[in-house]
Amino acid sequence: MSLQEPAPLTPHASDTDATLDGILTEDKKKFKTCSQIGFYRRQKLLLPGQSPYYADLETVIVDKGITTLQIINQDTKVPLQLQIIPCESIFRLKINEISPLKPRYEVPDVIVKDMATERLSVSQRESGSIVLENPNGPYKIHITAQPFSVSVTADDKLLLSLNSQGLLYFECLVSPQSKSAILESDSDVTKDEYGLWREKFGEFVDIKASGPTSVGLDVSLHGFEYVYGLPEHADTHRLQNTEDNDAYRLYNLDVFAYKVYDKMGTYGSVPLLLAHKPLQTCGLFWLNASETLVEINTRAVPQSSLSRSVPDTRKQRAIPQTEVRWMSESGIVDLFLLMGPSPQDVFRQYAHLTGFQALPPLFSLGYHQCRWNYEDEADVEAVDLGFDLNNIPYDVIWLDIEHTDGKRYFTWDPERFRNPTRMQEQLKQKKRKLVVISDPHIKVDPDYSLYSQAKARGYFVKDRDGQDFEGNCWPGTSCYLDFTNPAVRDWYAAQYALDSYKDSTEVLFVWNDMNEPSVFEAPEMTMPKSAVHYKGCEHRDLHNLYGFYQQMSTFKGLIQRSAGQERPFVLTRSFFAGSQRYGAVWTGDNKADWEYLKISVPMLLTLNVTGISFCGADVGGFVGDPEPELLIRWYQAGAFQPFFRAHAVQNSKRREPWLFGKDNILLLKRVIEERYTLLPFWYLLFYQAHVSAQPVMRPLWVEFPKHPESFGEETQYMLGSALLVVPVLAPGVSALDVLFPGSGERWYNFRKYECMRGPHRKKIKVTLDEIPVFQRGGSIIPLHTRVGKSTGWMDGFPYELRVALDSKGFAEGELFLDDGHSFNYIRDSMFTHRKFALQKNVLSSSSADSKGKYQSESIVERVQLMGVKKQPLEVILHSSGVKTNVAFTYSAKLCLLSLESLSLCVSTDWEIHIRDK
Ligand code: NBV
Repeated sequence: MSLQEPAPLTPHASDTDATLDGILTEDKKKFKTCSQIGFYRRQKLLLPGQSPYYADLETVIVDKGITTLQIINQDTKVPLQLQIIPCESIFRLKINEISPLKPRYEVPDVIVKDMATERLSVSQRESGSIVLENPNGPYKIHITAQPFSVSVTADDKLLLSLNSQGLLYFECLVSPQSKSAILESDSDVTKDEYGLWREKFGEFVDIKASGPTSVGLDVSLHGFEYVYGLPEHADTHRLQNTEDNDAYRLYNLDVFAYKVYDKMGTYGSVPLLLAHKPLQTCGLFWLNASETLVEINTRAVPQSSLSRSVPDTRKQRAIPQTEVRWMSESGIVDLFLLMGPSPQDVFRQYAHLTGFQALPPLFSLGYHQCRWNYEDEADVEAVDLGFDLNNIPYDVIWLDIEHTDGKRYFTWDPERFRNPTRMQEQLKQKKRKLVVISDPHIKVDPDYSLYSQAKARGYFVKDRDGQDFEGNCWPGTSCYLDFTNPAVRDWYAAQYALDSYKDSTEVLFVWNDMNEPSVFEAPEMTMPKSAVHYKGCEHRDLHNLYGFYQQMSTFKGLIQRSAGQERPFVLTRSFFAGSQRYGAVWTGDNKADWEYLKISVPMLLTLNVTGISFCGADVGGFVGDPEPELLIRWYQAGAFQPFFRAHAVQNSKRREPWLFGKDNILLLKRVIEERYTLLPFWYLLFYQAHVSAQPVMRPLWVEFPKHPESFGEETQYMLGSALLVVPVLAPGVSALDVLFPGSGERWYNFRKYECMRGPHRKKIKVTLDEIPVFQRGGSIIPLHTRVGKSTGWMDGFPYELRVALDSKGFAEGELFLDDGHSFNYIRDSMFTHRKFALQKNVLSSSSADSKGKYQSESIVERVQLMGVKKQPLEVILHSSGVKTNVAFTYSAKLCLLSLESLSLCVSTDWEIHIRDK
């Protein structure tokens, strides 16, 4: 087969083809709208300003820093318990029944921090209200008795209040006997109009063993008009006002070719909302894994209504306020208030709660080549060779479901993959990796040992009659592993051991798909809510956690496989808060259309600000066949997004980068090479996400929090704090209107070095060759000076430092290095972490972390300094007590000083003095 023009592949007849027709439809009717959701209809009956709850302030107890009190529904007289648990600048508020009929579901395994390290005490008690405060902190918590509400102030300024709209909603558990006689005797489900005990959707009926269990609460954000977060939706980065019937839905679903600009749930959920205004960012983290709806309403309110202090007689000013209404189908109210005050503080606070981004193995930051499917070993070999023949770097080739023996995961198709070990051996020799898919559904087949073992051990999710739940998925009838059970997770993790997973080798890594979980011909293509998990929990309580647990278990399996030595790579489609601890996420089945390229940017920004930095969208668009211009633009955008993988649906045209003609090959090669050149910078950004929770891909508001013009921007973004990326998101573009954010900032064209002068917003010409990228004055970026066939070949390759001066002649940056694959950086401090600074004409390299023991042999070969106003007289290197003159070239036109052919050891201290007089 010629690599330039591959023969059209005849798709293998497979089980998959048989099922595809029904599945690959974009039928929105498969999914609910808000008005088809019972608990939404019930909660909407409660109108603002009618809260039945009052707080009994006589019941307040403060014990070991935790404040407890009762809030009582004056209609039903049923008391609830409120707990306020402080921890640094986080307040956790839990509301639960005092003695529920059975324990209500509280989300386990997501929070990694012990709370209550801070002491709050009652500082004021008046009739009708109390104030809690920590004398050392700026925050006070004001609890008002009637109607019940809680407000938080910082330095006496009102920031947020809870139940100020009166929408606290709590359906206490009642025994099935107490439900109405009509519903008991009558099988006509339509009579249960509000879905208390049964709820119908199309042909599906949800029988609710515990009846109505929903919870809800409103939060008012005072002075805030910009809110973000709540992935995953194919929608704008800034959250929009929701109209009636149009809440943001958090319910993990398999939505093939999802609609763009839509608030319905897609594959994953992170119930974290961020609110931002100049000088203050806050986070609201609603820890609930059941189906959740969030309404947003931003409006202007007269200022005086916010102020509790002396009435203001001056003319009233309207200021913005955002009302957020959270509604969940079950569980408890468990809300964390992250008080910031900066965006970086909120990211850190959230990571302390739910964990930090796992540090990816270096190879996984390279380029990934995927399609459904690379058909057989010869196909894999040909594609792999194609990269070499075209001199394009790549790190990983992927195998989709067709590589298995009849969609039995952990097996190989005996015809197409006759010698998988040899195939992996060949990849290994090329220093490349393989990723294979492993879905959570297990084919019902007594001869399939994974099935029979799991069956015998009782490891599958049960239906409400206690039988193994059976659903239909790729393999046909399937059972679903109950990953919520720790024993199942351990057992599943052990399947990845090299001696269990036949023909797997250490270059094989894993992709968890369909883990919402996807169940064909089931309500909304997912598991019925009445299915039963470990400890008798209903699926309804924990639906959004299913994918989180599968990735957790796979992650553990890959670590164990290497006896704890190697960092795993696991990609998951479904996710929840905390998934960042286990690997990467992608945005699922997008389409080869411009609008999907465009939406990828806000979708990934939203994931990044909610803790999940390692994310990407299918480059090229999964469904359909991209025209060359779209494909090129997508590679150019994807190369500047954290997870960089091209993927394509079954039976689409082949799209390896060399199939689009000579000129286009060069463009694609160039952008992939640029990605590889920038890997030291990407690795550093991931290290920073890993240790200090700063997102890799940042919306402009994060970097320019005081500049409102950046708050709504979502077509351009920052990588770290140094690179401004402006992807081309539409066809035929010859110029882009670029916002150069901040004030007094300098921006340098990343490829041509020249400093951008002129207005804040500027038209920038573009060609098909590349997308605009600018480096921020004040930054130093580490790069490689050349690229190899894959990251493995680049070990020890020389570095360049790209120094961009700010208006004061200052710049700084870092480099982080380790072996790129093991945990030795953490266990034995085997890393080098360097800090570079340019100050007063001296560029210095010093240790950023003295614990680092790793002595890299690599060198800095080149330094490019942008924004140097004057040609120097001389440049002198000070290293190990020796001074040497350094040869340089200077371009007055570009203000560029270039130091080439250097040999500066990256692990040692040195200084370069630039003398101009
Ligand atoms: O496993 C096949 C596909 C996969 O290629 C894609 O990336 C996933 O999002 N998978 C979905 C199942 C079928 C989609 C129609």
